[in-house]
Amino acid sequence: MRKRLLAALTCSMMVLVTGCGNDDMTVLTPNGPALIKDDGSGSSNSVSTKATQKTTTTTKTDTKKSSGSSDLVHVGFAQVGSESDWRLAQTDSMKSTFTEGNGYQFDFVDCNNDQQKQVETIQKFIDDKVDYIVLDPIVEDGYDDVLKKAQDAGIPVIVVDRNISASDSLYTCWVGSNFVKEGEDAAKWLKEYLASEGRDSESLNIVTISGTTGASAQLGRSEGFNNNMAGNWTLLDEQSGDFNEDGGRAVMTAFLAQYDDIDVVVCQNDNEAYGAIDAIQNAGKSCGPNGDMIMISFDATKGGFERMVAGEINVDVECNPLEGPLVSELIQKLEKGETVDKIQYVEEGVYPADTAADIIDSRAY
Ligand code: GYE
Repeated sequence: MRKRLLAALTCSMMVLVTGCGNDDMTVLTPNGPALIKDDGSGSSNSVSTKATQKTTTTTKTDTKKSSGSSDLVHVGFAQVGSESDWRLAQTDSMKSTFTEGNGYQFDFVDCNNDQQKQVETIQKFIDDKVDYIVLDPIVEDGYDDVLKKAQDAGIPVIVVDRNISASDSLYTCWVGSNFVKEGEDAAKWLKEYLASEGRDSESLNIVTISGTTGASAQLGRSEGFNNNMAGNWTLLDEQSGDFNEDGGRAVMTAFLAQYDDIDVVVCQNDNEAYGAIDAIQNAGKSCGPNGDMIMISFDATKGGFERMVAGEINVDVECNPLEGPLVSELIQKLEKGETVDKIQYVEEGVYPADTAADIIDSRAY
């Protein structure tokens, strides 16, 4: 019964996402399906789910629940929290995918940005004998022990969005964004923008409001941007706004009190940018294409686009939260014993403010 449901679901979702018979992995993007790429390092990153399937099959037998829900695939999702618009869009994508109608029993836990709670949540999923654990790790480190326990219990773990430092032998696969590339893209855009404005020889002072410290989204965006700064740029300061609006406001207020010569503000997500814009305006200053400061943001949510149309953000580097259908597709492949790529990146773009008005209505999140 469970197998039949999944077979039907697999085909209908493949049609929705890629069309049946297409071997490329795709995901819904804000503007339609786009190719998912692996990390390019070849087949060593593919996991033969023959082995995984062996484990999964054992797990299914072992974990059959007496509650009568055994027809459904039981998925536990340990979500980071609800700190941003991006996060809410990702939660919506997961919740609207992992429905009973689609053949799932879905346990969703908001871990409130508390890693201890997230580790306990994974342990609870193991105790509950779920079929799959989906983990969006708050920070990179500290999951090794609990992932080993999941492995010992024969429960496949799919890591989404942010990365972890644990050995990749401890999880089945990872799907998410290339955060280093996002940071590089921001630096590249700034260089090109300055050149187009005839400002490329100007000395620039930059402040960065970073995301949650130790989260791969923070580490990657900082690395990608900081390693690609031009010789005449100075990073005055970098402080965490914890990926939320209040954090962005507080950090920007402190920066404005400390530095009177800021040229560029890099906010590592849109919600931090909203808070930072508030702080800048409250200080009687402005940001955006015609403002006193250049404002760079990440995520490219609808709210970010609105701020670009309003002239407050210069560029928004996209990060795609619509991961539910892809994670479901992976689970269905694993259920059927098919091979999934170990590492997959979702495709993302860069949106300068002058493109925002034309694109905003097509944004899905
Ligand atoms: O950029 C931010 C969220 O992990 C990519 O987390 C995600 C980041 C996203 O809070 O808005």
